[in-house]
Amino acid sequence: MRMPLTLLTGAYLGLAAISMTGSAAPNKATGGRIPITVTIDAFQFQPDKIRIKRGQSVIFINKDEVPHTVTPDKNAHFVPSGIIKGGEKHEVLFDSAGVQNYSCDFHPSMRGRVIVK
Ligand SMILES: [Cu+2]
Repeated sequence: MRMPLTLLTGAYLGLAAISMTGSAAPNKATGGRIPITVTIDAFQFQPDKIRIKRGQSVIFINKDEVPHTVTPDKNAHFVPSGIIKGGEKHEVLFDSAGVQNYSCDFHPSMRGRVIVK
């Protein structure tokens, strides 16, 4: 009579999966989504290409000792970060769909891309 036990275990795991999903559910601070981060380290945006949904924010964390910026290209649509000092972070909201390319004002070779759906 193993069958009933197997079924019971399956049902239990199913419940556990549901409750785990529940605990990761919406949180007002992040607009219901898990925050996405881009690290600025060794003069690089990491990762330098991400995909997000419209209305989502990205937190840029500057791990370098020097300041950087996240500045949209001319055809990109988001509010420039301004200066992000070494060790500081800045949240950027992406509320326009499309490919949003950006660079650092101080180091133009530092480039990144956010693809907003
Ligand atoms: Cu820079």
